[in-house]
Amino acid sequence: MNGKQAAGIQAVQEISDGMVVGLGTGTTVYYFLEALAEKVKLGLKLTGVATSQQTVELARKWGIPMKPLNSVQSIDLTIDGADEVSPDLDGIKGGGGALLYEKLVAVASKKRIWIVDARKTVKQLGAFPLPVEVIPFSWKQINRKLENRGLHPVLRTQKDGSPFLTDARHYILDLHLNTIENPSALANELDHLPGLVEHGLFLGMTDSVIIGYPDGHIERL
Ligand code: ABF
Repeated sequence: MNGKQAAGIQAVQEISDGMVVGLGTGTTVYYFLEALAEKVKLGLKLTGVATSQQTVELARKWGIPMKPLNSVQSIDLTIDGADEVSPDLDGIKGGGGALLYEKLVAVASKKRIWIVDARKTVKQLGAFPLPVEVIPFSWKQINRKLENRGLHPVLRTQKDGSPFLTDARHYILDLHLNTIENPSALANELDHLPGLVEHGLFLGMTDSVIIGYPDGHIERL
């Protein structure tokens, strides 16, 4: 077992019958979905709301019932991964490119829990490049603005060198910042950049964090 698997399996304990559950994206969430599907087979009733096509395909393969976000009034609990988590439970997400739909599902959720392995906990955010999702039509203008602000943007590309495309068919620029002194100030600045549709700073957007260790040990923040 690895830490991600331990955290993913532990998170299934949070799911009760009849819940509307936000289904995150990423490799830790893969283990959560795999374990959740076993409970569904045993009769657990739930409605999943996926945060990416990748998660839709996994949930469909494993028989987890789903509805699109627009078909539910609200979400009881969202389980999602993260790329970095700070001591005050702020995080960086979007390494998997699903940050826009993840944030939209998160803000529609009454409760949110992140599942991570121990490598994701940091003292200060920023070592992981901060993803920002941009509209292709003006990505070079935005890239120049971010460069001029000293935010070191790099266009995310696929193996063939073409730009990575999100499920919403946007591009991603990864900001190589090393450290982020003031996450809320940076988030506020990015929120006001026309053509930048979302960023990977998830501040005050989780109620708790399940940390998994390779020996199966679980820590809870
Ligand atoms: C998802 O979890 C993404 O935002 C993030 O990139 C990903 C990282 O988690 P993992 O390491 O589990 O793939 O929410």
